[in-house]
Amino acid sequence: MSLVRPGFSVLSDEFDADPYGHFARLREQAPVHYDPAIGSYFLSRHRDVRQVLTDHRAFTTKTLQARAEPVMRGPVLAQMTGAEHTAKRKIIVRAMTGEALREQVRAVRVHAAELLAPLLARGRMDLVNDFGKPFAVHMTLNLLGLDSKDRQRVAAWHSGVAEFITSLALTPERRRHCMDCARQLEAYLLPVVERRRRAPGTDLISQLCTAEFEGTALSDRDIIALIINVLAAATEPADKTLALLFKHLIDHPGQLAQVRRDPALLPAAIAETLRYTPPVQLVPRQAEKDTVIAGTTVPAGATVFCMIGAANRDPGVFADPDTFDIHRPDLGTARSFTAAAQHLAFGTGLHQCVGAAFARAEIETVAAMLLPRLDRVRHSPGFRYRETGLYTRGPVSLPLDFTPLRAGGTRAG
Ligand code: 2IO
Repeated sequence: MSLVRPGFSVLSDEFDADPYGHFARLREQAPVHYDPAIGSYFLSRHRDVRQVLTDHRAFTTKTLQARAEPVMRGPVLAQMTGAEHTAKRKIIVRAMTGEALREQVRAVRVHAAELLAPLLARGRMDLVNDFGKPFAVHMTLNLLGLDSKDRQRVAAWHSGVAEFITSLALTPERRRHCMDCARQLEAYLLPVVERRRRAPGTDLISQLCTAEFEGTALSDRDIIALIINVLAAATEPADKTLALLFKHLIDHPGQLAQVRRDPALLPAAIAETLRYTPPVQLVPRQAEKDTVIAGTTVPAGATVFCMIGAANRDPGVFADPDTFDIHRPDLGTARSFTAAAQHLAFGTGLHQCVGAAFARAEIETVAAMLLPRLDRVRHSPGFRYRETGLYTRGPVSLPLDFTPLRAGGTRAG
């Protein structure tokens, strides 16, 4: 195996083009890689990532003050600790599980069918841009209880917010653009919150507006930050996960045929997609004291990025880690969307993804609809696959050809 080149940076074009091609070398030769271009440490071994994400005393989420708070317009859930974190997490969990989740699943079916109808008739679609992105925004609006007629504006503001939290280096111009988006989103949300305080419904914004913490209602600022938090966290990884799932299945026709024959295999296919190509590649933490990790001292105050894609391909945890295999025994599908997950796509520890059950239900429902409708699905001719993003990562586009479906569901000739 060749060496991690001196001067190697995660900001290089070669890393951006194929991070997976660098992970084995990083794990073996530079498991705690200091990147001077960013002034931060990058961890690539599964056990080190797990250690950082579960040692809440030594590694905190204070990085989010600079990385998220400016565009979130206040503190996000992951920044909170103690009783406040427990109480506010519970409010969000309640809006994304149980009967609330069953309502979301019904909404997924209705909306996916609407969006798909014209695309299915054409016999080709870009799964990312024609379907995944508008679908993800719509389902997040439905979860929050925002009006779907505002989807284009909200989607544009969301892009700016997402760009801010997922950029490792922002130019002053881009930063200004992102901040503009965040302020406009905040101005749009403020009257919504006022209305929902007066006339609450059953949506997540209403839950936040009527909730109390230590006998006091949440402030507008706190509510808006949690809304933008959920908006970004539910939208940004969703289209990526769906597109990556179909990419891997199309590239592994045997496994695609098995999932078609037995849709009960879908959770395993989604879990393996999340392990193999996690849509959220980096999770930042701040070291609170000098800590030795894999023989390297990470100094107090340093920012540490957990490389989820690298940890998920650690051969010490997953056999033959660079192979996509929905049957792998070391995945533990049943646990894959819970706190006991072996892959780290949802993080781990106290701040593990609060939306994991929602994510699973959303992707599983829509994938189960797509599979029987995308007969003979394949990459469109001449398509060259490209992924982008160091923080959140997914296909730029995924043009697919399939047998066109007529209205009413019969296959065209
Ligand atoms: C939104 C990266 C999309 C979260 C973030 C500022 C906080 C937190 C995450 C995920 C996914 C986003 N971090 N969700 O990594 O809420």
